[in-house]
Amino acid sequence: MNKKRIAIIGAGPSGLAQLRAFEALQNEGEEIPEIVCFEKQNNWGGMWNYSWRTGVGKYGEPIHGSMYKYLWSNGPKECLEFSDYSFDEHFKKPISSYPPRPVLFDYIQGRIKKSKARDYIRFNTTARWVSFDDRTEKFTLVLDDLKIDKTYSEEFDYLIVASGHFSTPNMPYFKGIENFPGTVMHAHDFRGADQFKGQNLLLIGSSYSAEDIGVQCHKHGAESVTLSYRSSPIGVQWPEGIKEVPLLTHFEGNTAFFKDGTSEEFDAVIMCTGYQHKFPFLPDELRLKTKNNLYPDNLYKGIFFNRLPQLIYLGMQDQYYTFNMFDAQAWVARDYMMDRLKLPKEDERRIDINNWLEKNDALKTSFDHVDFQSDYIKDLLLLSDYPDFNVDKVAEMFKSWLNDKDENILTYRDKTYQSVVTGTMAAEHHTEWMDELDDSKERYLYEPEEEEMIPER
Ligand code: FAD
Ligand code: NA7
Repeated sequence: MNKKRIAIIGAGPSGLAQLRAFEALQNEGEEIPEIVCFEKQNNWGGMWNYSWRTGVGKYGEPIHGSMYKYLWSNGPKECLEFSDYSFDEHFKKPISSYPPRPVLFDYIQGRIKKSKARDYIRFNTTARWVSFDDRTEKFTLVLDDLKIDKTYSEEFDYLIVASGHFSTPNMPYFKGIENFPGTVMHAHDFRGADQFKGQNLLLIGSSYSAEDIGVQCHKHGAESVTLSYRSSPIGVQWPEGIKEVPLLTHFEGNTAFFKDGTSEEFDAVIMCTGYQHKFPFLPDELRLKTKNNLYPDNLYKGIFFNRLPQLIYLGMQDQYYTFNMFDAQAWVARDYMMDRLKLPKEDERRIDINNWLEKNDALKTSFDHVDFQSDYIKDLLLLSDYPDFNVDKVAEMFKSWLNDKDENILTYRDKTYQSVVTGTMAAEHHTEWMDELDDSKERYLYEPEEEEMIPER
């Protein structure tokens, strides 16, 4: 009998989680299907694979990356730790709770480097189009090998969409913006605060990007940062130099006018207005259509496209949990594809989806959101043998993290948390976050010699 064929689109943390899930089974001696992972970038890691480029890449494809220089984890690493590959196993010593991007990238790679994962990935390959034949029950993928400029197609039994959803900007229009004389960009194209030193910045939005880019620009020497919110302010205790104002109404030249009747002049505008779930390679009937939220509709267990469960989406939720959630999803998806997990009928799946949607609708506070996603993770963990971890303790850490940010947005990254995987308490970083301008792995892992620590007389 021919082996089943599985296609994965994207080799970011979600796609790599899927490869790892199959590898875990293979290590137990099980035969696994034929897997091909298509990745349009020249390396794995998804968002964590930093790109200096903006706009289009070497081969004219939209640049995927939205991460920037000086990006440090925006939540405790203990909340995202792989439960089958601890930080201790990777770094061989305790590290702090909020590592910079290159360090987390290193951790992601560490787990997968030892395996044969690279052999399954076709880099520099864009999934251009997908169709499904109801008669043969197979997906046809049209693929572009970017390096040699060749288009070809292949058939698969299952399709895993792991292409991420923080890449295509949501870019609103504000009257007069076309005449704004300074820089106007979306957070997707922000590559670091250097160019904004000494400038007065207007950031539109009140979520993670606005908060983090605002704080980074403040840290790296912007003259002032003004955050303009649509629904509600972030509402933390801002230091001098950062403030929140209601929504922008329009621009006149370099002056921005706000809903509360105030106005101010700015040098640059950064739209931190979120992203679109965009799947240009999927036809209407297979496409997930959703805003950024904790439970996208039409996905059973947040994974299986209800009308056609051979179509699997990973990591499509708004995210408190990240790497460990992608893992929990990938393990469940694997068991379904391996016929180890039977799914209920479509109408029963619909009822389950509706239950989650109802709960999601009733959520009010950030703590509610944390509890909701924690319940979702617990539900997933029941369905596979992904190593269990103490989800309640992680939920507590998320809540402390939210409180830490409320208390002091400039120092929350100096706090330390305890791993639920190994019990290890995080180390304090050698330098306070506000004073640490170097985000390299070498600098982060460097340990001052004892004599260096004796203060000079
Ligand atoms: P991605 O990482 O986006 O990977 C998707 C992959 O699919 C990419 O490699 C892309 O090239 C590929 N791809 C897309 N389309 C195609 C196609 N048509 N053909 C072939 N390949 C394709 N999470 C945290 O846990 N902590 C943080 O501090 C944090 N900070 C963040 C900061 C920013 C600015 C952003 C944008 C996100 C941040 N995140 C953070 C969330 C982050 O998105 C997740 O951690 C994680 O990267 C999601 O993994 P993914 O594999 O689902 O998607
Ligand atoms: P999010 O979390 O989806 O937030 C988007 C923000 O943009 C949110 O505050 C929205 O306000 C705001 N928004 C969206 N459209 C508009 C318009 N038209 N006008 C004003 N404000 C608007 O995206 P982020 O980029 O912050 O975070 C995404 C990921 O990147 C996250 O996981 C991080 O880890 C990094 P709303 O509250 O809806 O009124």
